[in-house]
Amino acid sequence: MPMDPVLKRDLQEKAVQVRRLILEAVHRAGAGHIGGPLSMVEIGVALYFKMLRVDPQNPQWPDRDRFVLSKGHSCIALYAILALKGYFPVEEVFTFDAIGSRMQGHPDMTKTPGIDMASGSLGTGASPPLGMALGARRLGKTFHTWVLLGDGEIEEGQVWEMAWAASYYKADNLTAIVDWNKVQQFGFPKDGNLKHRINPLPNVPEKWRAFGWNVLEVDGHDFDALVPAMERAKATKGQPTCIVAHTVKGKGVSFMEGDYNWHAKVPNAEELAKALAELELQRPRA
Ligand SMILES: Cc1ncc(C[n+]2csc(CCOP(=O)(O)OP(=O)(O)O)c2C)c(N)n1
Repeated sequence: MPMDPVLKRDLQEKAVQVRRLILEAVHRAGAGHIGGPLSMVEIGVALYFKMLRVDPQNPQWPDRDRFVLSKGHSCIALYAILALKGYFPVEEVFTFDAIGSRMQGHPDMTKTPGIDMASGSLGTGASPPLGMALGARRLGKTFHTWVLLGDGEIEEGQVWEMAWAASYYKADNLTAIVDWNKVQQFGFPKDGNLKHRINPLPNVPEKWRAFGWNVLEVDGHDFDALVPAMERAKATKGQPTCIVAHTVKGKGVSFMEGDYNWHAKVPNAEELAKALAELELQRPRA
């Protein structure tokens, strides 16, 4: 069934707002990641504005759905989403990375309302959500746990220890999402003989399938594909689901898309203005 057009328009509008906040916050901070946050926007917006059962007025509600941003370096996207959801004032997003701010460069569950797990050392954010899911089962709770991983991140071995354990325990109340933008921190070996070169990780869906997961492959920027996949993931019984989301690093800003140089580069005033002008054109029409 096609998605309610009002909801879809709202999600698309939220995606533009989140991208604006990411760009402005990183510009003002003079630091931060940008390509990875921009690539996860639709995934995060679909989760927080359609899927998750959460209460911004009561961030510690024991029965809330859990979300772990394992690719913690992308947290400026999550802060923007949490602010728009009402966890804290939108203005606070602009304190990103400042000393004493609740908006630290990597998520801190002891500081920021709405953060369920501290993360940022890539790979280590994969196992705690499995613990949350198994804990829910043991306590008889019905909440669902989601974890978002980067494609570079899943080269870390701990991710696959979690993947195997989750399918062994048939953790169907856990969904992993891979933000498969196919770009990590640096360029590729084919680009030349420079110091840092990384081969993109191949066969991502096949890997999760081999570890016993139900796998759904979608366009990670298309709400019409993402939301039904998330609903199917929640409804799948007897095994955990991995949504492999094809995404574009730097999505939404033409001169950032697919360019590893924008992994963690700060836009100057001119670049910011150009990027914001591009985003204006992406607002959904009434
Ligand atoms: C254990 C660990 N090693 C290295 C880093 C530094 N680092 C931060 S982001 C990144 C690249 C991540 O690439 P990917 O997972 O594909 O994320 P995305 O493209 O979504 O930014 C690296 C190497 C880290 N945070 N943790």
